[in-house]
Amino acid sequence: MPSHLLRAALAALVVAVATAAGGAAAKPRAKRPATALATAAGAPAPSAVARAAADGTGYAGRAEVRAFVAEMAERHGFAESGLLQVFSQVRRNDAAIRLIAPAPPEFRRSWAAYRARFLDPLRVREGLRFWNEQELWLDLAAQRFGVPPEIVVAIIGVETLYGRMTGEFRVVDVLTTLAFDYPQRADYFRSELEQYLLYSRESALDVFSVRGSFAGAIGLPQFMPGSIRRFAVDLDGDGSVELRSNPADAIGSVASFLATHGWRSGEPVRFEMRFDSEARLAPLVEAGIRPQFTISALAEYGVSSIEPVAPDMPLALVDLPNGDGAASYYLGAPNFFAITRYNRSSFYAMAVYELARRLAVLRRELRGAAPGTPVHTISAMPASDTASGNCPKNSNPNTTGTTECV
Ligand SMILES: [Ca+2]
Repeated sequence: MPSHLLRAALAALVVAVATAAGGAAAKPRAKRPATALATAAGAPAPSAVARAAADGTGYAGRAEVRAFVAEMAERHGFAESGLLQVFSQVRRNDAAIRLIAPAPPEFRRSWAAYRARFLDPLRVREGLRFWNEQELWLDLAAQRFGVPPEIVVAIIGVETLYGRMTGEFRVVDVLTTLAFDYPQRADYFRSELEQYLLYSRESALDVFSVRGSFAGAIGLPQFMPGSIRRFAVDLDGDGSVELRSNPADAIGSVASFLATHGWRSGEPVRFEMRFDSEARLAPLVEAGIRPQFTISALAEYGVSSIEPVAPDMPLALVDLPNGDGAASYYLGAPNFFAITRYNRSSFYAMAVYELARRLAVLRRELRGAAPGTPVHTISAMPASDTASGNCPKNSNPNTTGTTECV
């Protein structure tokens, strides 16, 4: 595990302990008055603005933040004074900068270790419970978006252990910090900060009330603000989209996201494969995980599928390093690629798939394998592997598309 991920894990454990002590893991905080963003006429509190600008310590005093605020005012009609008041109260979060940094190059990743952390007994048990409790919403989402329940259950399990670990970072702090004090991804996080301000205004949320991951991902499915605004849905039809406390909306939003990103209803996720020699796989590894090879094209690289594959199905080679041991290889179908749009990591997508498969098999067994159950399984194959260990707080930014969760 790389040092930054160790730090992420430790930070997550600290957060988890603190959260457990507080006993309010996924519950939104009480709302403060949302005047700063609710209206253009929001009370500007000129003394606070003047103080921040004068002492130059707050974000409101920085030229690039003031330019951003002016842009938000021009583009979206925010009151500059209200936003400056917000930024005068934002606190820089150094932990977010440490946690978002890429893994050092010497780190040897291990699929086996990663897999064990996400297929842990607690997550499997709670996944079965979540599936039972949310069955109606999962079935509705499957009907509406064509995404099987077990995939949605697995994603919410990997992301937040079913809402138990949704993150304790103040979202406005981490987004502002990463937007203005992490140049490597400033454009992305300024865009997400913009989306967050819009989301807060549209949802009448106190901009300081929302907690999330170190990267600003929010709620049971850990959506970034831009993904909330683009892909979240009001599955239970109560008139609001609530991903922090409403499993139905979280379920619908995960399914909506996958459907929008190419999920193909009824198709498999991956295939087990054989290969002649590892050296011949190199061009396929280099080609990446966007599926573009038919099974006959793969034969030219000495690759064949152990399971039947439609001749026109596009495939990608998925390579999963195991530290100093032999890598694991699979053929990724378009649905595997769709899961990687949620989090651009083959480890992540494969863990989601394997957890989903485990849940589907166990659920069928628990129900006595009666005919017709379950309706939307992705695989009839038994999940033979054993898993152990415990996964700390999922630390991936999710839907941000660039950082892998290990
Ligand atoms: Ca709703």
